[in-house]
Parts: sequence; C-alpha cells; structure tokens
Amino acid sequence: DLSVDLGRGRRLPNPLMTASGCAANGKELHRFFDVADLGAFVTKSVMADPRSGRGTPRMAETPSGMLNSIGLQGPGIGAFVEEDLPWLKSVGARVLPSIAGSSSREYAQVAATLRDSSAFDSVVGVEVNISCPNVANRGLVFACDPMASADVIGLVREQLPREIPVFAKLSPDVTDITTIASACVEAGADGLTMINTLLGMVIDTDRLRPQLGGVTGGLSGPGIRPVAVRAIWQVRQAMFEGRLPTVPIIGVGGVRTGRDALELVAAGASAIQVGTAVFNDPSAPVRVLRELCELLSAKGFERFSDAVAVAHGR
Ligand code: RRO
Repeated sequence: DLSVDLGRGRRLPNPLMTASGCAANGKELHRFFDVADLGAFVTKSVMADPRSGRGTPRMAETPSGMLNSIGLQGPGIGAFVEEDLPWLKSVGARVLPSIAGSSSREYAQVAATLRDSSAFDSVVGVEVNISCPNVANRGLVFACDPMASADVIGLVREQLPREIPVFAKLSPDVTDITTIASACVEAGADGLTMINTLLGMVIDTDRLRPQLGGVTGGLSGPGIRPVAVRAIWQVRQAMFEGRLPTVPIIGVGGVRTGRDALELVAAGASAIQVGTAVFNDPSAPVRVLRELCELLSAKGFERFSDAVAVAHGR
C-alpha cells in the first residue's frame, strides 16, 4: 500500500511528486511518462501577473548540483487557470499548484483566483512558496520571519475550501527551521514542504565575475540532500516532542534514486518530490517511485506509511 494521507481527508495513491519549478506546467514531462501516474503534479510557483524573471544566464552547473536565479518567471495566475490547469485536468493529473507573491495580499489573491477557477476540482492541495531565494530581499522576508510566514499562510488558508490542504514550502537558509515550521502550522498550514533551494553563488574564474546574472542563486541537486534530511529530521523530531502538531512533511532536495527517497522518508517525509533529477532523466519521478517500491518490499515494509520517520526509532 503506497497511499499517502495529505491531511484534510485527502489521500494520494502514491507519494511521488514533481518538485516546483523543474517541470513547468507538465507538458514537457508528459512526453516521457503519464503525469497522472504521480501522486501529485507540482507546478512552477505562479504569481498574480506574468513575469519574465531575472536576466540570463540564470542556470549554472556545479559539482554539487544546479544553481538557478530564474526569479519567478511565469504566466501569471490568469493564464495558469485558463490554460495550464485545464490541461493538467484533461490528462487526469492530481495538481498541487505552487503559489507565490510579493505581499501577503498577492498570495491571497492568487489563492482566490485558483479557488474560483473552472478546473479547481483537479487541485488536491496548494503549496505556498514562502521561500524563493531569487526575488527582492531574496524572498526570504517571508521564510525567515515567523510572523510574515504566519501572515501569508493564514490569509491563503482563509481563501481555500476546508478540504484543500495547504503546504508551506520552507527555506533551508534559516537559523531554526522548527520555529518557522511551527509558525506556519499554527497559522493553518496542513503540512510542510522541505526544502527549497540553498542560497549559493558561482564565480566565473575566467571573467572573474559572478556567473549568474542574478549574482546569487538557489542550489538544488545532490549537494543539498543532506541539508534536506537534516531539516526534515529536525522538524519531525520537534513533532515527536510535541513542540508542534504532527502534520505531513513533503520531502524534497537532491533525490535521484529510490534509495535517496527512502533517506528522506526515514527522516520523516510522507511524500517525495523529484526536481533537478528530471534534467538528466525526464522519467526520474516514476523511476524513483518504482525503485522506492522495490526497496520497501525488499526491506519488508507492507505499507509505505510504516517507513515514514522510521529512522527516529520510535
Ligand atoms: O523562480 C525561481 O527563481 C525559484 C523559485 Br520561485 C524557488 O522557489 N526556488 C528557486 O530555487 N528558484
């Protein structure tokens, strides 16, 4: 049994998802596998208006993974609900849209537009991205400040029907991730997605200038997996100790194989997102699901949920 409880009575058939930003609106990946086979499809964070993002170059490869300074490029929520969401619905995907804003009002506006859209019945939850590293103030104005995070989450929660779980996507670039996690859950988040990219920078040693147009960027891929494992572990531990209510954690960060996924699951993740790995292997999300399944059976787990947080030994 691979099914996953997302909260608010919402169950997914399996724990594998795309990670926001790495699969745009789904059409690219649907050429390689059926996106309806995933537990959920997570779309690129969408804001109120269309945005072209930061100047190029805005991607760099490093030995530890990929650095991006995209800067929230996107079609805006209007085009998203008119084109992208209906297309995802037409192919039978369960959609977890990621939303963003530059103020809590903008987040609320985006959530309300989503709620009122004709294809909203394909939405299984909403991921609130409070941690984009590539906007003014590094986007971390929300993710680093418990009150600002709570404000955004509370306003978004108010816009959405009861049966839609709200996930807060957290940044690893904070002093104490459990404080932010706790503020989000108290404000109404039904779950947490950990982690967004880790702030980094690359210098071109020929030109002796920053390699990315945006100077700094978000690091994703294998190098951040131990950071994701640590963040998930710390927040799950805080839940065990009653420092915050127990809610589902979606794990994301450098997962390329079923074994990588199991590491995040053992730390406390109830679902797994695969992002950067799709650039090398577009079918990575379904391959990881297959590998995870085989690994769980080989280890004698009858239900996926029995493996969640197993490394805590409780
Ligand atoms: O668009 C981006 O630059 C971006 C976003 Br919204 C995010 O949440 N994380 C990231 O690494 N890049």
